[in-house]
Amino acid sequence: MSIVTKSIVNADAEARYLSPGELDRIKAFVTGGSSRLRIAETLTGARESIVKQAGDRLFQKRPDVVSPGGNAYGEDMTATCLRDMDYYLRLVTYGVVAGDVTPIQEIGLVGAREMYKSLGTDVGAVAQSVREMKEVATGMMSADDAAEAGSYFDYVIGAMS
Ligand SMILES: CCC1=C(C)/C(=C/C2=NC(=C\c3[nH]c(/C=C4\NC(=O)[C@H](C)[C@H]4CC)c(C)c3CCC(=O)O)/C(CCC(=O)O)=C2C)NC1=O
Repeated sequence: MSIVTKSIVNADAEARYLSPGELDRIKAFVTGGSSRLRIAETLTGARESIVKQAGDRLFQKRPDVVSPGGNAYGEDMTATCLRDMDYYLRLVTYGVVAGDVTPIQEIGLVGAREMYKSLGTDVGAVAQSVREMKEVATGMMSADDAAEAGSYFDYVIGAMS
């Protein structure tokens, strides 16, 4: 739920007007809107190159992952690994637009550790892939935008570490 919807639900539950504090938080959300949209556009437009470059960096640092016996060994498994990276990049864009990590949490992180464990995927290596995407993606942005975008990548990394 966005901060706007959440505030309205809370206020209406008590049949009251939005409080000054709620209006302040909504104001901050609205004021930050154009930068959040700019960040989401950058990430969306560069998604292929972000995933490709970050994947190359991951496999350089963790060659075991794509070597025989590795979880992402072979063309199909490597493609599935890159697909997961693209999933997390997409979820980061949702978080950025919403100004809220809840969509990232609900779509991509609930049960993720257990799922990767059952697949024999090293969740630490998945976290590393998100770290590489953060590096590549934030390198395309101004310092302010990079800080804002970075916090959503960090949220994913933190949930997997
Ligand atoms: C949008 C929410 C969402 C997520 C997050 C998601 C993840 C996800 N990744 C999977 C597999 C996988 N995920 C990976 C990923 C990797 N292996 C590694 O060693 C690397 C560290 C890493 C890439 C960075 C691999 C290789 C598989 C296939 C494993 C297998 O089939 O044995 C699977 C099992 C089913 C399938 O193959 O599609 C799921 C459900 N699915 C979703 O719907």
